Amino acid sequence: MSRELQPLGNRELCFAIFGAGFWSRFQLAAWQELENVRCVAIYNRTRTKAESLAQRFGQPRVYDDPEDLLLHERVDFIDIITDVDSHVPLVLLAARYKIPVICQKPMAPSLAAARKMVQKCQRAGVPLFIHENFRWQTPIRQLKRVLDDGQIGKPFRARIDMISGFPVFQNQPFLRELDQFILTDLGTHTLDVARFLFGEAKSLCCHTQKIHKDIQGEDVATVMLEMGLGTTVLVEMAYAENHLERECFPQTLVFVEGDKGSVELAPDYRIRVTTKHGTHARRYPPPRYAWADPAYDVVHASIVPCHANLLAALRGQGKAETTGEDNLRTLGLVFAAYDSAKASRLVHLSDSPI
Ligand code: 89V
Repeated sequence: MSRELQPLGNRELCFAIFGAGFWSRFQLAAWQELENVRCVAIYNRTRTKAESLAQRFGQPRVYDDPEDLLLHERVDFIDIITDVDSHVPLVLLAARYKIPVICQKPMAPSLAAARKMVQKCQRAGVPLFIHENFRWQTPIRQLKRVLDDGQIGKPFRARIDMISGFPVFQNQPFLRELDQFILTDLGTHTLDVARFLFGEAKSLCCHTQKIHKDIQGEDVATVMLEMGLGTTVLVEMAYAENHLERECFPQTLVFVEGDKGSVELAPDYRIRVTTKHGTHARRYPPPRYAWADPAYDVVHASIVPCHANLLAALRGQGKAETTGEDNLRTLGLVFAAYDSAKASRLVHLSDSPI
């Protein structure tokens, strides 16, 4: 067993971005909201894409070979924002070079691959964090405060929805090609929100559908979870690109029933708490950043506190919420949902993620 790397402390931290696709420009802009941290190099398979990203962001050096970058640059950590299939080799490369690494969700294309990433990083003593940002959305943090305050008592049932008619494939065309689509792309987020709000699940069952004719994977999924603390949680997601009266992409909506009241996260970031004292409603909108695409506002804004949490952990100033090990549990739900949908059965979840 090798020793853990030491925390990086307060000094300026230099990092490299691996991947220069659609999401990288927002993730990089969000890093610039934080102090004392600087991107010094960008790797992308297609060099011209790395060059155009570098031009927008103060000219970090560019590479089309990730190992070449690590041989020539002194970086304190790596932020991987590539497609899922490259996550395993890139994370293992970081572990080999003993460089702390943040990896985009979904962590890996299978649970076995994700376990391998976690184990290799643990053995190398290298921190592995997953960039899982939905739980950092302003209204979702507020909803969690309401639950923790005990205002609605013990939650016995909840619904978490992200049902959207948004043309998601326009900006992220590769999503069309995924054999496993909505549960890996969006389920990683919504099932992580379920864990964040209600703890670990004991069992689940899932049904999936494909509404688009011209995509590989499923674009609609419905998951019912039985949580260890006794809450039944229904998670509904859809990218059917149909017409909806209440389209509010990319807002996640939540409704929780407790034994003393209820709380709703409604469209437009409105939180409504109903108890015997009546209903109180207030908006909790995300901060607006000039670089964020207004069509993705609440999601883009949540990248900043997610980065801040991971950065503090790298500095040794707090615990990361979404470590690789933690995220194995979220990914465990995603793949258990596929198993359940395939076999039309209830799946029991094991207590240990590794
Ligand atoms: O945040 C994401 O993972 C995006 C989206 C919200 C569009 O699904 O791919």
